[in-house]
Amino acid sequence: MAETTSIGPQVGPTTPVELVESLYARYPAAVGVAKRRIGRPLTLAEKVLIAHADDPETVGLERGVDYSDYRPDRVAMQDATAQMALLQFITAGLPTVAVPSTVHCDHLIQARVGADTDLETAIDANAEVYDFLRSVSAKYGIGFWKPGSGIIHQVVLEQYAFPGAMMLGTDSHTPNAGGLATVAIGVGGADAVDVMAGWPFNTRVPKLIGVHLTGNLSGWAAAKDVILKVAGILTVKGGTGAIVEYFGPGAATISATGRATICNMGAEIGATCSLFPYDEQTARYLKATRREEIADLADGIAEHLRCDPEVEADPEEYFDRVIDIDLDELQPHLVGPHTPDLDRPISDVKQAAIEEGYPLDISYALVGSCTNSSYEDIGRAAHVARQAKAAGLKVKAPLLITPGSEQVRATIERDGLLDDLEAIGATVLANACGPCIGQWKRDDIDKGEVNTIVSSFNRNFPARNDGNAATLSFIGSPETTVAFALSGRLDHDFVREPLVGDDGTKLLLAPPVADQLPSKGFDPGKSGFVAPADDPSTVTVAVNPDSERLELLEPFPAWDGNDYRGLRVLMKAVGKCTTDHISPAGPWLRFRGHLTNISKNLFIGANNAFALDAPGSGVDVRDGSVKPLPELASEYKKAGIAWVAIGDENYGEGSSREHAAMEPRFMGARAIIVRSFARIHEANLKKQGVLALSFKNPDDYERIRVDDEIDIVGLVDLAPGKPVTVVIRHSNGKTEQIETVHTMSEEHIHWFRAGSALNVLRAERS
Ligand code: MIC
Ligand code: SF4
Repeated sequence: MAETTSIGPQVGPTTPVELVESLYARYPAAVGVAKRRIGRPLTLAEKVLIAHADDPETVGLERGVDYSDYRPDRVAMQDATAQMALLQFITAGLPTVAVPSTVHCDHLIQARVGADTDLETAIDANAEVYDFLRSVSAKYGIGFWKPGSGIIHQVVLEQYAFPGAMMLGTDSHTPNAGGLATVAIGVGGADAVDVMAGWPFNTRVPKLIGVHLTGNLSGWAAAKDVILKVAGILTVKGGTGAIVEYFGPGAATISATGRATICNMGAEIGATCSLFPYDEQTARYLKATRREEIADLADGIAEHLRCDPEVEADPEEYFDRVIDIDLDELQPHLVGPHTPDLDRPISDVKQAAIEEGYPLDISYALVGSCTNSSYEDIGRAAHVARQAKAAGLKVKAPLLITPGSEQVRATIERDGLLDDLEAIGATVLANACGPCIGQWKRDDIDKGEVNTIVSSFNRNFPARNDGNAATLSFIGSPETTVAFALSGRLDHDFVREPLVGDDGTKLLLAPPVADQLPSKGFDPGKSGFVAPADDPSTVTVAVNPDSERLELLEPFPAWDGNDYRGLRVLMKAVGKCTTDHISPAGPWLRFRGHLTNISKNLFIGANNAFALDAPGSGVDVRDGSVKPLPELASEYKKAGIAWVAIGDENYGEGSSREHAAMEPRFMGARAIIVRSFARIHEANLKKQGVLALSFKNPDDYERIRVDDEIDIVGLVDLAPGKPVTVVIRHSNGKTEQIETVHTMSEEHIHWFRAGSALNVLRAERS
């Protein structure tokens, strides 16, 4: 079935069995080395990491300390991040990618009317970008998944992920594949480029958080509620720098796709990735998705695809932290608004909504996204819909459904689940991200109008779904979302209170029941895979110099060897400053391949301490005027004024989009100084040659004033683990000296000196 390219690795519509065989052949020896070196039984994450170490004998093993080199099995990119990743890859001048890689067209499809029309409109509107991605893929040996084939993480789960694998994806929800026991890490494009260019993936050895599951999910509690609960415990930064490994008897009760939901949303707690062991659930899913051979091979090394029994017996000995969750006691949850860790059981939502003054009428309900669009998810949602249909009830809030992949869509259509949902008034959208990433053309409210939406998505940052920061977005499971769509009210506890129809009909919904996998097997639908060209020389990649959507990259200048002096403070973010604040998506997704144009959105969502009344604005220190931050940065750049930006806790939370690092770099940032960073964003800044510094004393954040001049000194002596001195020169003549810390390794410092990691790659190639 798998097509091959004339050069480079095999890239087909699914993972070739040979790749799995050769990886599994390495497992016993690699695990043996790790046991000898560490001198104790191992967790699953440790086994997968060592099996992918560039050199198991010498790889650094100290968690949270060493930076180590790994060799992932594959790379996946989605259309909104692939453009920048591939623009960088092209400049490396290589003939083909070094590992199997794929591009998935999912983010650029706008949800407006319904699946077919929206898809056609997207193909037309994004023709230039799709042509670019398709031709680059054809030329460099990359598999291309056409628009409409599904959301990257669902397609990866169905086709490419396999137990014990390691992969990178240019999207923060790549860890979805952890549901199939894959260490799947979300990265910026530049990290993906390294691996596609044949370099190892260099990252800090993750810490390990163990989640011990007991009991059984029952009633309304779903896999989604496990991760909502974990998010409530760990908060949005509690997983930073860690792999979250699930184990215990409760884990065995959760389906492979339910596990994928849990791993997917591990991104919301900042985890490097999350992971479930290989077992019968995994094997069943592999078989249902036509990968029996892989399941058989996995059975052959099953002992290496789960943690050792000693770990399960005494987890505290092996993990940095252990959380216990009894699934028997788990309630359905709803999180939000504005942050995924504000969690409440459904029973508490009513009171909270009244106390907090959230609008009680729900304006929209949305089911789907990469997190929750499996066969089982839609089955549970449809079960709720069927009950309502039988009682003659319809939704009171409009309900939108986005299937995760063409395979899921075709199967739920065949099995009548879509009919069930449509019967209560749902609209089915294209197999894509759509409203999850602001690709939602909503006409029912005005900008600034406060309103409540409920979804089964994973992120609920302000303005995330509809570009309106006043929308309050809540997240629950698909069945919870449908139940809320039916009542149309946030203050309705659907678990305990009956729905009331317009004619007075009362219906107390029964908890949802659904098959985990289709009893008639999956219907693959229309295949969306396009294999790379047999003869790459026949493919030309053209970028029109007048394009407003694509622009070839110019290398960033190398460091000039001098300390930074007299830097201006462009802005000081207060509170949450996610990548959606730094470089919003929605309408801006158009410019993801054009650095100059997308830089016009720099920081437009940020709350700047110096201009709090006008989000996205900053003070021009030359005349005290307040102007939009992209304009200010652009004027500073023209005037040759270099700057820093200051951030609060968990700065850069959220997406893997490296635009959030490239834009500041392009517009004149020399450093970003924060109380703390989110992992992917910090890595992205380092890749692009921006100093990513954290205040050694987080309270020093308070010292920074609007008209300060900042010196960053001692840069010739930049070294791993060595603090960097920052001198704050206030306008009253007072000077303060503070220390900042960084996570740069020798290699990262090399990137800084060269101007970017890509400059280093280019230099090595020439
Ligand atoms: C997201 O969910 O925020 C995105 C859009 O999928 C991003 C990637 C992007 O910004 O293109 C992510 O999660 O990495
Ligand atoms: Fe797409 Fe939303 Fe998933 Fe990101 S979180 S990959 S935007 S569906």
